[in-house]
Amino acid sequence: NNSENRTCKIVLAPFNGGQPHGGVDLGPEYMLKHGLKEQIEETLNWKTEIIDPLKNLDLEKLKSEADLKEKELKPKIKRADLVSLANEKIYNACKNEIKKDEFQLTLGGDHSIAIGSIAGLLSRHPDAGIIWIDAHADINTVNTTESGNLHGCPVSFLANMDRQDWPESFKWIPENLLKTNKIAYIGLRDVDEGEKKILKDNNIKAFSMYHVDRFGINSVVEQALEHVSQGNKDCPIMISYDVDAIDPEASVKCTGTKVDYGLNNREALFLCERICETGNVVALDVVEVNPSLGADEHEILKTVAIGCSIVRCSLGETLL
Ligand code: 4U7
Ligand code: MN
Ligand code: MN
Ligand code: MN
Repeated sequence: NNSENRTCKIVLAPFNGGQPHGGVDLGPEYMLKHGLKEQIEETLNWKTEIIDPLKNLDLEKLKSEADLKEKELKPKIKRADLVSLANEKIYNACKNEIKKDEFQLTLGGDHSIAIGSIAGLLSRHPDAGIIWIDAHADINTVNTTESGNLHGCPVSFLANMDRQDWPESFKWIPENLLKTNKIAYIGLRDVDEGEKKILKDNNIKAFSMYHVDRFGINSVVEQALEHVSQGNKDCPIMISYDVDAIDPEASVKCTGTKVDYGLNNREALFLCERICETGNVVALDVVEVNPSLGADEHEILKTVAIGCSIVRCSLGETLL
């Protein structure tokens, strides 16, 4: 393949504080145990280096402290300071420890970690287009979120929405990061009313499962790429891949917010193959793999395996 022995920096983001379930922090460990690093090196011929920005944080202790405090205070958004702290670490690692020609692979963790990974990526590639693959739009603001779970809000922070109402701790996020015409969604099927209004008001490009059925996955990915690239054939592209985009019956049962009628396994991987084929992919998040939610070993293996396949296909693995 044509990676010419480039380096893939693997950023570990074993963070679960953006949502209620334990276990999503085990995502990176399980994907690495499945052989992900070796697959990238040996099958795909990349060099890899691991970055571990959260290693000095006692995340479980910080989480119990936050939860204890919030038991009385009942804030609208949950564990805001902790989510901010973890993301600031991820942001700084992505910003300072990854070079422009290196690939940024971030393994979550819940999807709140995309605040840090995408902010970091945009510090190197300010004009990058973001393809957000998910059953959900993750664009609730601090004002529209009903659950208070910050994994449902990362896009609003990146796009600077309702900044005046952010907790003080989030103010490290740069103001002019993500323009709403530089993101496109694929796979949506569980979008909150408040989010639908935000998508509409900001004219954000969003392909739901309806559009996948109507036009086919090939046309959808082409339209998404064209939209975020804005006519620049060399536009850097980042994929933020929430595995809950994929149908639970097809492969992804081990994830915190399962939604039926999602992408099939081939559609799920074709997206990565096609986006990689542009030669412009600079970064990928794989998030919301939660091995603790598996009923048995087989369910866990299927979810972890497709997580690893998403990575390989995005780095250039092809069928022939
Ligand atoms: B994920 C939700 F209300 N929209 O805000 C919310 F439906 O990263 C779900 O895509 C968010 O898994 C899901 O809590 C976040 C809910
Ligand atoms: Mn989701
Ligand atoms: Mn998500
Ligand atoms: Mn989810």
